[in-house]
Amino acid sequence: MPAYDPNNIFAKILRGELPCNKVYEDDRALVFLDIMPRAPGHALVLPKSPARNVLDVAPDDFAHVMKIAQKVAKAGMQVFEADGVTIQQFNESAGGQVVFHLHVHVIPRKEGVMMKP
Ligand code: DGP
Repeated sequence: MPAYDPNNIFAKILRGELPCNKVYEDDRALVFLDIMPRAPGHALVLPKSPARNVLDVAPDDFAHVMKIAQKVAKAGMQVFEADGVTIQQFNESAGGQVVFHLHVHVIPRKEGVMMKP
């Protein structure tokens, strides 16, 4: 697996070099809205540690990301009056990953409404 690239777009957002629509932040995680939302409220949960994906993240950091993803999922259900929530996470290009800083998608869903591709 390639090494972590500190110039990936999410690393730049984490360093404050690029803007984002921030939803939540603590000392170990950042949450912001996806620039290409597949449904209203589509958020991304990132560890602040330089992890490429689930294959190299420290287990504690991944556990924290999932803890925050659960909170974001519950908040998204309320704020967007959703009927369900999809949580997705991609690893390496063969696994569908495009941006190589670990992130978890949290996507509020309405009954009978398809997600955008
Ligand atoms: P993936 O690595 O396959 O999980 O897809 C990356 C996701 O990141 C995709 O849903 C679009 C989103 N994205 C890409 N560039 C930016 C950006 O600059 N800002 C934000 N907020 N989201 C981005």
